[in-house]
Amino acid sequence: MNLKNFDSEISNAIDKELERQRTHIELIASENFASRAVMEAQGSVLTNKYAEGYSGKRYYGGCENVDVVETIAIERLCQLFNAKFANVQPHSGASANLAAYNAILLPGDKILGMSLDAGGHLTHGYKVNFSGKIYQAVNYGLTADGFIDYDKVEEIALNELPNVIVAGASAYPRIIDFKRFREIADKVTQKAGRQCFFMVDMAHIAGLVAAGLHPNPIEYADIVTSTTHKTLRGPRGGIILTNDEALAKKINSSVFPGCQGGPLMHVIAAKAVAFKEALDPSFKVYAKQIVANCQALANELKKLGYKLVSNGTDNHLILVDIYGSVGVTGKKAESILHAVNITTNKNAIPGDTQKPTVTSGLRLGTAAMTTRGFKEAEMVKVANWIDRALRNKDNEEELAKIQAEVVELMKKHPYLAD
Ligand code: DSN
Repeated sequence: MNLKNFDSEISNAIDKELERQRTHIELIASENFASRAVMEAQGSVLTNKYAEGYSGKRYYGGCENVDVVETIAIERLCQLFNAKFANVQPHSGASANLAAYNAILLPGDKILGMSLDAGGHLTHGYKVNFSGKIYQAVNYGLTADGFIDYDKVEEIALNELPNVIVAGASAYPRIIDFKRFREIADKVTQKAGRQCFFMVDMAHIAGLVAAGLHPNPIEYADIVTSTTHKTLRGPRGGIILTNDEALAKKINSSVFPGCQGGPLMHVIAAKAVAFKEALDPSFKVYAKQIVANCQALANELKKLGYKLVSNGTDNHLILVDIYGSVGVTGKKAESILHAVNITTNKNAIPGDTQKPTVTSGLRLGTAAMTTRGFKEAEMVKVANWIDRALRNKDNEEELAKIQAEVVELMKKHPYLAD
């Protein structure tokens, strides 16, 4: 029995979600719209298969077809990022980071990562996350003008002598200098008399790296982790890369049996499809447009008087000091924009005086709407809608007008149209 006939509650929620995705402008910087081919693979019969282990060395019979899938996924991924070894089994970015740490650290070892309010991620050593509980976590932040403070990173690293330095972020709009991080890790190794690893979590920027629009961390890092569903535009999932054969073996054992059981073979198939898409020359055109769109959004918001952390962007996202610009908190701005069919997320900004559940900032990303065909002209419209909505937050008539204009534009940018 098909879903609609068997389970109308779930089926209706899915239908409504498709309608929401079709009629809203999606500016959450970590989201994107996967292709029909990616979703077909993800929704396939591969979900039925247990395949603990790796291609050719499984703990179950009948793995001949999923072996083909996983081998192709690994080959494509290595080609995409010019890496020697890859693991495509992590269920998510957080799982990838857990497995990566588990491969190189012992409980109680020290992680140096970017602090959450500077744009880092929970799994880079935040106190309520496993990474801040199992390991000792110290963190680094930004300069007053919003860039990573590399001198301070070095000072902290040489004082704290971490076992791993983590670069990568969830809300950092600028190019990351991986070479500088590598040099700092090497200095720690020398001073500590034991290895300080350098790990990069490129989850947000993976699509830009694949397209050559951001320096590739694999040239400098011992381990690179990522998700596959943000700028890379694949299914929801994680990956781990390395150029070091000994480390690759440790990573494989850490993912399975260390941290996970059976791999999600349907998701690995969808990852393989997404990697094929990203290897196509058209992906470079797409990624370039993401960055051009982000510049257009940033410039128009600045013209309208908005303050951006670091005063701009090099990548797919901007972080707006919305409270400092129009006196509306991140939480309130998220909810006003939701009312006009613009989806965003509140985000802490460096030195934020608001609670993490309220925030002074709003994070905006352009990867998803670039997939839907938005170009610079549409991003200028988006900036003006954001401004109009926030300035007319108590004017229901004006908010309804903006919402109608958004819906009208979205009709020209269909998703999964048959
Ligand atoms: N939740 C992701 C983001 O929004 O950046 C990070 O895991």
